[in-house]
Amino acid sequence: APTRTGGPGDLAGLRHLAVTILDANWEDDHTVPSRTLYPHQWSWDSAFIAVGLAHVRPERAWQELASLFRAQWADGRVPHIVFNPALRVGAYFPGPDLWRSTDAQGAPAVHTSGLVQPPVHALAALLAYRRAPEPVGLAALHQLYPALVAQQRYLADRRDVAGDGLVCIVHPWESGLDNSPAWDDPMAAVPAAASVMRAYRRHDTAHADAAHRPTDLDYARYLAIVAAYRDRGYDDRGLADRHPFLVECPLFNAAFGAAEHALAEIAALIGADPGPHRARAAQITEALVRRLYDPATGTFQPGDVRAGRLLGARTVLGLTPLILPDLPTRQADTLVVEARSARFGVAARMDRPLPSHDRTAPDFEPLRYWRGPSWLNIGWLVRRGLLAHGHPELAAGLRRSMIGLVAGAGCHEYFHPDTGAGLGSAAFGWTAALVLDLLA
Ligand code: 9YW
Repeated sequence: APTRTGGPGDLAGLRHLAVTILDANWEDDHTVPSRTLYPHQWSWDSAFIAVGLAHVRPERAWQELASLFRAQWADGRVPHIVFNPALRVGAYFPGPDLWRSTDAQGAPAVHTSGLVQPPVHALAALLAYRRAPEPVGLAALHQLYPALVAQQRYLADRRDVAGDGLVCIVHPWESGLDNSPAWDDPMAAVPAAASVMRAYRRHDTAHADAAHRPTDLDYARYLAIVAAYRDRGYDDRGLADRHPFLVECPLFNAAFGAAEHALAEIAALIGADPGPHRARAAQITEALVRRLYDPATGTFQPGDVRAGRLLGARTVLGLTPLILPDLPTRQADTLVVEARSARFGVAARMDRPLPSHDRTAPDFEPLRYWRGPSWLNIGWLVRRGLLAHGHPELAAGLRRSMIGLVAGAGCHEYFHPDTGAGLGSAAFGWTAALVLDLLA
């Protein structure tokens, strides 16, 4: 697949490149994030990808979401990976043999993981509808609405482990930012040894530079947490007493709240009652501010439920509550200060891309995945937040920076936060999709 365009000014070339990648990654009824690294369907990838598809292949945008929700469990959870049964078991690690989802109660016939990812799907469905209402948009919203409501109900009823109105993630993979420094402290408390990984064959390091990826010790802990959850049939009852990783993530909860805002609009479009969604959205924003806002730093910090405290790393996760339109001005203002600081460098004219971690922190790693590199999905969310809170110049600066990254390096999975060099997969689904949205 082509990976470059004719340069920064070649917007038609950029669009063409993005569409080529989305077409190449299309597989029957969904888009793979990457043909090499991630050959199955991923939950939040599908949401971002649907936003981009709505611009160019609207019928596929709806197929993308519909295929994901066909794998929804009876309890409402939307699995973070839906495995393609046509691929051999070893095509991705950890594969179906490790998750054993079909042994669990209420799981679908198709193999999936038992975890979830940030619920950005209602927002994606709303944006896809706005972009492509005809000919099937309204019918698609009608169909998706009950599934989106069930997704939220699962999170509210089963994952509010602390009983404070926020959702707990039970694995770093659920955050979508797998090896973010945000999770270092709670991960250090998970018993595991790197040597465990000798019994497995990691697949990611065959396709990407090991120095960019999570370490073997990270993976040993990831597997230990999966085993703890899986061996209880992915049952959420009693998590507080026994589960080794329980964290309230600012991004996950911001997405949870944004989903209720989007559902209110979807409900109004299809003739359902938006009132309960608005009420829940307000409750989530209130809980997020009460529980995860740190007045000392002026940003949102993840909460470690097991340790009963806020976590200290200042990662880009802290900025994402900006996507909530009802975030109070006081918090929105301090988040903008944080975004503009030397940590993240958001500006009307950005000299470097938005990093995934505080660039002034000693553990900032420009090459290692979610510990420094720049990712388009996060920039896209933060840009939406800046627009929602009245900062069009900063939003425009961030947009230009993101388009510049892709124009310079292609639709990579992530980018070097200083040089903008492309890293990871060179033909990555959500990067292609979101750049189409940014260019529209
Ligand atoms: C992995 C597919 C997924 C994303 C996650 C990202 C990565 C899987 O890829 O996780 O094997 O590392 O962290 O956010 O959904 O693109």
